[in-house]
Amino acid sequence: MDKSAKIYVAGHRGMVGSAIMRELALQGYNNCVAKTSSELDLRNSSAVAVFFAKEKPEYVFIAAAKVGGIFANNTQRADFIYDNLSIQNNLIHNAYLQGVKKLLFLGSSCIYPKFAPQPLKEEYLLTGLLEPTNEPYAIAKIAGIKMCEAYRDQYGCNFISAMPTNMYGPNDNYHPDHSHVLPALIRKFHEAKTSNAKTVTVWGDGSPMREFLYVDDLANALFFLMCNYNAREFINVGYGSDVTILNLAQTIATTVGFGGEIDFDTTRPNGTPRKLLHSKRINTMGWHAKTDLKTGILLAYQDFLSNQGQ
Ligand code: GFB
Repeated sequence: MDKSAKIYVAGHRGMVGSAIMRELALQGYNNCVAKTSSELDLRNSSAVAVFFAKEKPEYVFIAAAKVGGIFANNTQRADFIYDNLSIQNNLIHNAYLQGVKKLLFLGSSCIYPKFAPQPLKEEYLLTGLLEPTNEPYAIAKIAGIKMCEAYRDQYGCNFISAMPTNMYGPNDNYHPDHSHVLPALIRKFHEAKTSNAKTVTVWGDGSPMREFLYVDDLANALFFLMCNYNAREFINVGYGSDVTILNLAQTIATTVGFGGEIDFDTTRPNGTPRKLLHSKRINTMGWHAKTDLKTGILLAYQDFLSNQGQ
């Protein structure tokens, strides 16, 4: 990617998008175009067409999406499928119309079948039923993968797709109900500590396992793929190991300094029992995650305190 290339990061203010902007600046790429969602509603196809015709970006990172944890996915099912299909359809189609050199689409590990063998290999896609709580979101993301493949097949577009595992880090969403588990527990343990609460309630039974990748590591992987990966198949981007939700809660409690009890609300869904990615393909290309979970949780907590926790 030429240092003077014009790069569009869709969703540049979100956790992943802002990490991509930091990575591009670190790598010496400063010719970036970005629009907030109030400046450009990516669900509005004519507005997106006008934007692409005017800006003519050469490279596009699609980090814009409607995202959320298990509760948000399960209670806003129509919004998750409508918003994500609209956003990605408009970005992918206009990238084709304007002759974008390369586009990177971001999916999620929830695209894999609920009970697929672990670790999850890319070829397991569409080999079984999805996890019901996030099926609308997963179907939208699978459609995005297939759309990038189809535009490559029919129009020769160099559109690639990356499948990250569960992400966390600076600029995360710490909403008590709509966030993912890691930021939600940072907030819960912090609020319990500062209010001297005796217990913190964790959803589910603590048995599910999750893999967590620090968002700056993901951004480095996406830059690496934009520079080095040009294949039709989508590619997993994981950390390489996972923990139980119980382990995660105990680690966050220690980091935050909460000494009380942890209890479990089993009326809340566990969701997928496990979704550890098989990341051998990107590892073989020479990319590996750097930030271990304990270090990452401390950095995320510091971000929470400087941005939201006070
Ligand atoms: O992170 P999370 O909401 O989403 O939940 P998924 C992971 C696990 O943590 C589930 C448990 O078993 C939750 O029940 N959990 C425990 C909690 N306490 C909490 C809490 O306070 N908040 C939350 N949110 N969870 C998402 C998909 O699945 O993974 C998205 O819904 C996306 O679409 C994302 O794919 C990467 O990991 O289960």
